[in-house]
Amino acid sequence: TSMTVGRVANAPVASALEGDLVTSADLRDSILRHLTYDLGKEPEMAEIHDWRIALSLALRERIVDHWFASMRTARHSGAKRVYYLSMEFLIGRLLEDSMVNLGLEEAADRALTDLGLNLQDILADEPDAALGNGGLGRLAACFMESLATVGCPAFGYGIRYEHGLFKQRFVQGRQVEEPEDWLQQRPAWEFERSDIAFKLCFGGEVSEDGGKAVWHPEEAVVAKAYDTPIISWQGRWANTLRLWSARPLHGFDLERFNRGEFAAAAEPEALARTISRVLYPDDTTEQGKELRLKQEFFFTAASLRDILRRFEAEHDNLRLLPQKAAIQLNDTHPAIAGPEMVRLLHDERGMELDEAIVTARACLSYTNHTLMPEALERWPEHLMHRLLPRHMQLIERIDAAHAVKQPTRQVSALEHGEVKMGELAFMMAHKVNGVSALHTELMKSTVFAELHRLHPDRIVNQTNGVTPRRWVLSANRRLSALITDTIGEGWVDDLEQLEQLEPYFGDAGFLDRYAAAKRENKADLSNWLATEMDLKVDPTALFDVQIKRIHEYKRQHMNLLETIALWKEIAANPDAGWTPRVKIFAGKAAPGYVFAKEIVHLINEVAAVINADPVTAPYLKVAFLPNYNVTLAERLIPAADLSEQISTAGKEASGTGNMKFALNGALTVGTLDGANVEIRERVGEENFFLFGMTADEVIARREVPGHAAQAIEADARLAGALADIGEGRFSPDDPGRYHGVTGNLSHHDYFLVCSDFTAYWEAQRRIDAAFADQNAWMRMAAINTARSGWFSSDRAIRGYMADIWNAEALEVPGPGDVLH
Ligand code: GL9
Repeated sequence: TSMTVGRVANAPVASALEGDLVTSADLRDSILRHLTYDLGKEPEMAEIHDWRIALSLALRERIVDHWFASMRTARHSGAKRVYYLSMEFLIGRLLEDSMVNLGLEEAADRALTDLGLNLQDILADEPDAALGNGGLGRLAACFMESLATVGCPAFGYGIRYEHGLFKQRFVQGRQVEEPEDWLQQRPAWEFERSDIAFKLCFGGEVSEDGGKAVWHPEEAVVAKAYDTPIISWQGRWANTLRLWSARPLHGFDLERFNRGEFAAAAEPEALARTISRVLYPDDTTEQGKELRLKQEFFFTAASLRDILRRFEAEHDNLRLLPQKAAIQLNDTHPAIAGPEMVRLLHDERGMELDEAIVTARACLSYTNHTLMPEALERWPEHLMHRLLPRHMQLIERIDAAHAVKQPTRQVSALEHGEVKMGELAFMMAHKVNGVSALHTELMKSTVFAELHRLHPDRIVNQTNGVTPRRWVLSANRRLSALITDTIGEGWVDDLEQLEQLEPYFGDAGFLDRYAAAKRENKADLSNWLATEMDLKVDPTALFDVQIKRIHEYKRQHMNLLETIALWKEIAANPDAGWTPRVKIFAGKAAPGYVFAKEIVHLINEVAAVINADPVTAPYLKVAFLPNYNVTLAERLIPAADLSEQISTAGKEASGTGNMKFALNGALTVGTLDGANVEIRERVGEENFFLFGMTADEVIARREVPGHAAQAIEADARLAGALADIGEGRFSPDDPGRYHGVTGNLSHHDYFLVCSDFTAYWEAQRRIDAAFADQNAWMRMAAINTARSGWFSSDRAIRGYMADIWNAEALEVPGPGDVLH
């Protein structure tokens, strides 16, 4: 019977390219069925979100068979599985992704038209799943899509936050944070798994029983699984994103309730759920918060238990574990996986301690995403001891075992009463990777220099990538159509085929069509700015875009100083033939990062003054778009001419926005930082606007006494812009408002805004001149598209599979293949 079942369940997979087979009528019927029988709504009474959820359920239904077939194939093949542990998955919307990957876009469009609805309206109704802060979380989301597309059997593991990243509003130019509520409406993609739940413990103490450690915890919560299937391009494979939600071990206290203590009766429930309540809104700075450590242990321990349960259902020899499970730690947030895995193998399964350490290390690998000292996690030993007493003992053992091999003991995971999670992750990983070539070299020469000397083969590079399905195919329909018309559809999952575009640049029409796509994308954005922001811009102006978290090292304030200087220069000489520009900013500041919030306020105040100036209006407008998220990025990137990647060299580990812009034909103005270096190598130095100090020059410059004052003295434009801010030209109601900002830049300037300003200004004027020759500019833009295919996350995932995971890709068998 199992063979029959296998065949029947496989049948829909046979028609994986089913776009034209599944008719729009079928889809319309299933939308109506879900609306009626799952949502309990009559069509006449249904609102847009009801239709959106019904469509999502109709698509999800078509994913499930592919999903089961993929899991079955993985099980029967005995292949290694990849487990991607990440505190953040910055997914955005899923509806369009699923529809496009299933090839059901036209069918959905027709089905909805039949029902008197509009597909675009329905897509626009979906809230972003914002379970992440920025690049690190978005990378995890791109990796999930690519893991499916390359056919790597994998699970993503994370936390099902009730509230994702805060919503940003501006009130009189200041950032105001509001809670995010993505679960308000019925979630359409997930399956609740009441049967997949693990009890996790905290606190208490450890006793010894015949040489064996026994942990007597004092607190427990339950981690309950919610699964979202992630479908590949063309529905060939599907993996699982499994997110954990915290629940109380013992629900509700009926006795107290009956005594009338209603709030107290619900207390254990509320307390337990706190763990998965909110995403920490930090970006590259760590908050030493007990709840954060609990979140980290919570999802890591639940995931490891799930991994071991799956392994033990399939195999009986624990020594095989490293051949069957590759566990990737996305930053140090899940680094407690090292000691927890040793505990599961040694304390709970009786494996010798040394063997447990070796076995755990053979499974685990660690990705570092930043070298910024304030972002490298450290936990007070007393906190670790109080929350996870057995883990603290094991951390000491792991550290001691490591020290034995290096008697000089130059490196330890324990220092000044703190556990250094980067060192711990390194010691418990068989591979450690950086996320761009430069970043990986800096890891070797700076923070991990000693560990690298001891383990010279451990550090490897895997330059980041982005999924072309979301960031080109869906986000930029006009460009995608041109590419497919020119070279066929193969580029979508083999992005380096974009190189085949270049021979067409000489053909009549190609660059015209390329320019037309950009022009129309910019016209769309101009209309959107007019309706949503009440801002009129020249759609033919140079669209200059800086969108990312607000951070001193990313130097939005350098961009703003240049904006002010440019405005003054245009005002002084309006008829000098200026290249019209629209400066577009978007990004959130961490709620506790005071300086970043001042920059937000300042950008808004500068924008208000400049946009009200009738003299400069034809040449300069400034837009700061609120509530930057994945969906807004999808709108902005295809309409950009210029991509601002201007971080202080050595500080941006990689960047991934830089790749999205280059693919969509924006030219980069950038420093030699992160993946900018590799983008420039690929697109060619003549198609990239380089400026500024190198990472080495940055370090030398910082040693120069008075470097900021010197730079200001040497550049009247910089001095003038700073003086305007300092004198309150943009804050007449409170002229001293930005003394903190100007004081910091003039005296301290750790991120060398002043020292790089002149070079940045000059690069921008070269850009003005280049943009004036539209034919030459569009050719450079098209070269950026054609030569950026390497930055696909499919390439990155294949790199991890080959160099770190030793994992192979699988294929779902066709209908004729016998599975069992
Ligand atoms: C980051 C780096 O700062 C980026 O340069 C890098 O591209 C991404 C992905 O590797 O990782 N590291 C980091 O902590 N964040 C990054 O964006 N910030 C967060 O998103 C929390």
